[in-house]
Amino acid sequence: MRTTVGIIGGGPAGLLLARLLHNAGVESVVLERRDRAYVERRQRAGILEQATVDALREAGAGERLDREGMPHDGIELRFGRRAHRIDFPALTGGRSVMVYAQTEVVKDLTALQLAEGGPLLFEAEVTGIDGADTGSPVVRFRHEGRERTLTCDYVVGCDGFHGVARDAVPESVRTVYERTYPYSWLGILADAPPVYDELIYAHSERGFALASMRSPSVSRLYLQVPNGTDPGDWSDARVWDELDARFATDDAPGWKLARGRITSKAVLPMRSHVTEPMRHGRVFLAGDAAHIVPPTGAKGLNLAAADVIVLARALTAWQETGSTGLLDSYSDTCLRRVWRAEHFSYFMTTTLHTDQAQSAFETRLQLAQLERVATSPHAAAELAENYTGLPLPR
Ligand code: FAS
Ligand code: PHB
Repeated sequence: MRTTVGIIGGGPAGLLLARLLHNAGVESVVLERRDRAYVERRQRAGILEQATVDALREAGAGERLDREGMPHDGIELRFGRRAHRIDFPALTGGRSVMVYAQTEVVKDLTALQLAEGGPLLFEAEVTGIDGADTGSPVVRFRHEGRERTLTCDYVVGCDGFHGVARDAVPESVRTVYERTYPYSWLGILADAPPVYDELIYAHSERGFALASMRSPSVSRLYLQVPNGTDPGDWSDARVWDELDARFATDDAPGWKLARGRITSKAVLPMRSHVTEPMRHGRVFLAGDAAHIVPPTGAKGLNLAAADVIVLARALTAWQETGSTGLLDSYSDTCLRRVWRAEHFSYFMTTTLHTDQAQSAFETRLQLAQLERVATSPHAAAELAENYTGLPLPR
């Protein structure tokens, strides 16, 4: 096979890139290791920044998003048994976020790609990339029991943290930055109506908890748990009781979550990771293939979208003018935004989670920081600006 842009991975980064390129008249082929049902049901992110929403609309994937997505103008912080709302539009000059699950984004982009895009091959596992620093890199993949190749002008690794594209950046030029956190999240999906209008992030001496949602009848909830936790150790009753305990405040005594059937329970490790540079020769990295953030700041999916928006512009400029200027600046352009999001995600994670090994002094520092956010419009604006998403690089 031969194409202009070979895209490894049919997650949100790969699919959005394929759509943006298609709309600009740039040919691509998407190779996805898993089958369609697996990719579409994989529970991941839930919050879209405005720039991500705009890109999905531009890609032609905004119709169901605009119908079923839930605009949110703020979040609630609970700490010291009190609640405090962060008002996004008031603090950011009008910005907000959209609650629309990554599973739905993937379904919308997959349907579009199959209906009117270039080839999207499922169960096509990429085994390696040859000639990254030549003019026609070759992607090797296995599909329908056959070893095949895809010759490209450019290759983009959108294959996530466990993909193969990162290996195209030789160790001699690659720098990896990473941090593993001393706790994980137990995430549940429940057929229970959210009894809250906006997301609740709770700091408590029992540990962090987050109340999110997928629809007016489906709750998405997370509990901080020790690394290595077995979800099987958490009965439904234990999950609900612990969530209620961590969200408890004196402002609303007796406040409780609505309970319902838990349909999914999984433990998610927390890590930060950045691979620099996000390019080698004619192979580019985008999304989780290049960077990982702990989900506390709701940045993962949005960073992936930002990468491919920048890269789609660069590849389009190259095809239209032959100029590689934007391609040459891609890595530096994206890494500035990546590191800002890495810091924000680190800030949200270390301020809201109580690590069993932390000292009483560190807990008081967390509470002092949260109190600062609750009482200073400047501190609150810093959180609101980062959460709703900083402007994309032009
Ligand atoms: P993805 O990992 O989504 O997609 C990569 C794709 O490449 C996958 O479909 C994979 O099958 C495919 N692939 C891998 N190797 C391949 C190969 N060799 N050949 C072909 N295809 C290959 N972010 C949040 O903001 N909030 C959250 O709550 C949140 N929860 C998360 C929970 C989990 C368990 C994980 C892992 C991540 C979570 N994230 C969350 C982050 C997540 O949303 C990512 O940021 C987002 O999926 C990034 O999208 P992609 O870069 O497309 O990578
Ligand atoms: C989610 O809805 O899955 C979600 C929302 C906000 C986060 C993390 C996850 O910070």
